[in-house]
Amino acid sequence: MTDVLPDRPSARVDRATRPGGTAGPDHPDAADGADGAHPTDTVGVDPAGVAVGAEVAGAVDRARDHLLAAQHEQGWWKGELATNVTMEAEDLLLRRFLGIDDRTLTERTARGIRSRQRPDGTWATFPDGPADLSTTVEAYTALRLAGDPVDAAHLRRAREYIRDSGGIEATRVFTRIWLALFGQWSWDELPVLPPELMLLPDWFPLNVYDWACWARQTVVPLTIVCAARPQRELGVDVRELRTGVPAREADSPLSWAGLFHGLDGVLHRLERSPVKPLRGYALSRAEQWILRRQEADGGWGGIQPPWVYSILALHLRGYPVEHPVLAKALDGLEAFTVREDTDDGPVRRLEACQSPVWDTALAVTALLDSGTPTDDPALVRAADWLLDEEIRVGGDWQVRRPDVAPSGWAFEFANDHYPDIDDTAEVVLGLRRVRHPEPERVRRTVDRATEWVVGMRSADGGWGAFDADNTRTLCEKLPFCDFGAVIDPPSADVTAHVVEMLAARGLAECAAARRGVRWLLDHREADGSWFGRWGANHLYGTGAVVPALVACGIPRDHDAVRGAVHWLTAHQNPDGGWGEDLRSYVDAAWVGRGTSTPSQTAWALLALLAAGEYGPVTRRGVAWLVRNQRPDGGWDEPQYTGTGFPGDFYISYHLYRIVFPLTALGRYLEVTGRAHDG
Ligand code: R03
Repeated sequence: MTDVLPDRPSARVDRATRPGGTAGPDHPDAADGADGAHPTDTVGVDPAGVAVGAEVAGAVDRARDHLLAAQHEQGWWKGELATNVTMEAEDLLLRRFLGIDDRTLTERTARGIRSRQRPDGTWATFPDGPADLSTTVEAYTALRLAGDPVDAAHLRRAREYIRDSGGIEATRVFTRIWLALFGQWSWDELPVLPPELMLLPDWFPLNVYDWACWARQTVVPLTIVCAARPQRELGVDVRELRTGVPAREADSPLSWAGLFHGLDGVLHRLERSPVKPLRGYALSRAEQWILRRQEADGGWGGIQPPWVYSILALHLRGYPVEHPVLAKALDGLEAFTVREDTDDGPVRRLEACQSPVWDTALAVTALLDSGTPTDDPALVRAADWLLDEEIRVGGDWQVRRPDVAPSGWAFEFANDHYPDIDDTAEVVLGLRRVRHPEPERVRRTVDRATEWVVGMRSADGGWGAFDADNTRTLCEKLPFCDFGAVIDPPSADVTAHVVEMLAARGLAECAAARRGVRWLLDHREADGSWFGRWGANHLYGTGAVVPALVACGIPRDHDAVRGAVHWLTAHQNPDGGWGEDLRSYVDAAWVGRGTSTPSQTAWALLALLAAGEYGPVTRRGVAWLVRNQRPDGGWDEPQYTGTGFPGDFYISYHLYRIVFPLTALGRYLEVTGRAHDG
């Protein structure tokens, strides 16, 4: 993999192609490369009468101050990562299961769940989204556990919706596992997840390394839980939520789903057999696998599902809650707790995951793109923190790439076993531009990380988020897998971030970057946009890909760039902004459509600016951001614009509403406003 290093400058990257401006390729001779011509006719008045040019600089200054004020003294940024009430519902169920629930905590948590119920009695996975059956069943169960009476109006409305929608029978597997833990559902009516899975070699189909890391970290503890088939007291009964009608039609025995359904029947019979020769060994292997992966903060994978299921699994293996491993795990969960004082009293929420590395990388880029001096103390502090966060130990990713040297960043504070490619690319993009007192240290670090990223590319030339070649689709066919993605194949957004990073490092011509560009061109949607795997949706994909292609020297008059500009222009809202509803993941009628939001408007602008578009479309987008900025320099964004799993799980990254608008306005100012000032 060393063939792509050391850096060499790319002839194609110039200041005009990368409106961040101050960042040339990482090569001393190229740092002040050929200056692109500045567009001149750029300051205009939008149809709503906002004088854009005169106001952008002020908006940028206010936004920059707002972002700087949000930095933690240790140098990082972290916005809340908001998701849905299954986090809180499952937390109450976990505590009841372990016998460690407490009245005050339960009431504060229940208050938050109640506050997010809609007038029709349902809960959704994002604001104003469609009712979600599994979420509503979990929320209902948690509120019953918290003491809400079964005949209360809000629970009656929820129950009517649940029963009309197929009842518990029609919920996802995870929801039914939670109910089975309390005897509210039968273990016999859940797919079997045998711990013997642990014994499959890493070349055999369905072995744990074929699963995406988040699914692997979840499935291993669940094999222990499902083999133990525990049943504890809930204290209430929610079996009124069952309809008695089986949910799913039988699959054809000739399909994978039908085949696996048949296999599941065989496994169920085996589960009942008293002879399971490998069971004891498999369970102990699963236990050891989990123990080896506990992180410094007591958690697993930095995300809620493996964290919670690992606690359950170890507990069922005989660890009492006072055992140091479990005590640390439970304490660590406290750091994922958000407390908010509301008019109804204190509310307790749980984050599914925390995003300090991601937020810090994006904040550094936003500050640099908005003209903050590269040696500003805030940036140096951020760089110091990022340098300390580099992960130089091995992890599960080595199973597929044993010869690549470790160097990368995870998304979270503590997740050393799972650095990811997306974070590493974004950190390198920001870090390399900071004027740090130890430039050689920065240089060595970004070199190492670049090499890791290049080594992590998949065989098809793209990049997944956490693993290379995590593309076997067989796992998806298991009856267990009815929620979220279970593999981690290359995506356009991650591939774009990597390609942009390689270009910024002067590697636009290296084989990996060229393959990446080809991958991106090959994965363009028919309408000229790109799909957004980790952000909503085609606006996120397109906002990532166009800057990457242009940075790699794809000419701005190339079909792919023109097609994207055309798509963005066609999807601009009459108010000048852009928005894309999360329903676009399940209903193509919503692709590119939705109420304008700050982060999505910014993504559209990143693509347009990279494409060299400074005309009315861009100016009206800029005017939208300026007009909708709050006096304190921030923006409101009630909509969720982050994606956990298309169709199933969505995220509101609370800093997106500031980092992306600041980056977009900063880049706009760099290519237009400052040209006028001079
Ligand atoms: C923005 C890009 C950076 N990036 C990583 C983003 C991480 C996003 C948070 C991940 O949180 C998770 C929540 C989850 N839930 N359920 C699962 C899960 C995984 C991650 C889950 C789903 C199916 C299986 C196992 C776990 Br099987 C709530 C690239």
